[in-house]
Amino acid sequence: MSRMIFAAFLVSLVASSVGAMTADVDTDGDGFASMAELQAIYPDLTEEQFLEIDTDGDGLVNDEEMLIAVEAELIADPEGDA
Ligand SMILES: [Ca+2]
Ligand SMILES: [Ca+2]
Repeated sequence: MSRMIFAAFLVSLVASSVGAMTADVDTDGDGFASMAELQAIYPDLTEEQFLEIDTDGDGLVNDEEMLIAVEAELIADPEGDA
């Protein structure tokens, strides 16, 4: 029983940390990071880099794309390590 609770806790922990990826960037709260929202955090971000991050090409960066971009070190973790 406690093992089940721990597993559920781990799942929610992972889900919330993934969900937080665009949360710091997503100022209009639509759940996606737009080019303008990303540039507010990363002023040096070029359109080319944005297109690299936006792997499905819908013009918006979702949590998964954001996570992949951070892990691939295309962009820094928006939460920072400082
Ligand atoms: Ca947004
Ligand atoms: Ca996308």
